[in-house]
Amino acid sequence: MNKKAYIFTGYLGSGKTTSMVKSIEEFFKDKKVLVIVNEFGEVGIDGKVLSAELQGQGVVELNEGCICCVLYDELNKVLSDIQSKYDFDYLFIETSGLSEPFPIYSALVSLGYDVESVICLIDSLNYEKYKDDDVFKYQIGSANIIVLNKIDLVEQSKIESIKNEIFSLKEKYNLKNFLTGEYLIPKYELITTTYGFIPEYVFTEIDLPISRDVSATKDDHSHKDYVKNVDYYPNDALSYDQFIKIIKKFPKNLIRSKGILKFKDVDVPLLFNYTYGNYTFEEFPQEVDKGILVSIFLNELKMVSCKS
Ligand SMILES: Nc1nc2c(ncn2[C@@H]2O[C@H](COP(=O)(O)OP(=O)(O)OP(=O)(O)O)[C@@H](O)[C@H]2O)c(=O)[nH]1
Ligand SMILES: [Mg+2]
Repeated sequence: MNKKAYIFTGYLGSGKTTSMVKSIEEFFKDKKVLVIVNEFGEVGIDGKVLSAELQGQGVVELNEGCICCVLYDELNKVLSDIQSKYDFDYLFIETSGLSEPFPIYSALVSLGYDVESVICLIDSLNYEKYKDDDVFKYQIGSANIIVLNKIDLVEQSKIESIKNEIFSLKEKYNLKNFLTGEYLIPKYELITTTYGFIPEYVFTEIDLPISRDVSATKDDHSHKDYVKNVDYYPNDALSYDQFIKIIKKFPKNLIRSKGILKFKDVDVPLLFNYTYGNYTFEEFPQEVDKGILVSIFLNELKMVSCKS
């Protein structure tokens, strides 16, 4: 039997990690799962979150670039290596928020995986801010499961208008056979949800209808529109209030930041998540040697052309 794979795609901070953890915990608890997580920044936070949340399952990290382009060769190597190194039946891949999923799909197919679904998460609250980004359009175009996430943060009328926009984006950007013009993904589902919850039928009844006759191709898009940065904070160097002051001074072009930090006045390490100005802290269940904060900025030039 071929190994089955799921690809989780979606723009920065849309809820990929949350959704993948929830799906694995809910529906794959007794199955042998391996997770590959890819991050744009040079240090991975998601790998640490996934390892802490999914104890007993393998987690492989690929950081410092996107697996659709810069790390494409590395992805192919890892996909071959894991076959002998890990015992698994299901492979879950979280792409970086700036990756296009189709090259990853084609690499998996050419290595004999059955890709069951390409799942694209969308952040309903911040959708307007990135809907014009080409990467986002291709993420929608390559997915057979589109998950409109974070609907708790927007009005019902907004959800309906985003849905309508997604239907037209999907029609426009749906992958096509260059020769025949036929859609490669003729059927797709649009799910509205919170915290990335995906209903069980997606994993039990849906099989990606896309053609298997694809050749593996690397994407050559550039990431000149984004700048990444890593900050380290010695444990106990900062108090919680001092860090809040730092957040208040984050520049406007900082679109995504996340980290695991240990404050001098808080007993446990905290996982920090910041997306377009909104932020949360959660308890992180493992000790850390030092605090790490990974941030992604929109290039100033891109800001000028950005409508929001
Ligand atoms: N309010 C709300 N917050 C959510 C929801 N889904 C996810 N989040 C929060 O959004 C933040 C980002 O979620 P992640 O799962 O890390 O997003 P991601 O797509 O993996 O982010 P990157 O890997 O950095 O691109 C976290 O703080 C989540 O708890 C939701 O439905 N509602
Ligand atoms: Mg993530």
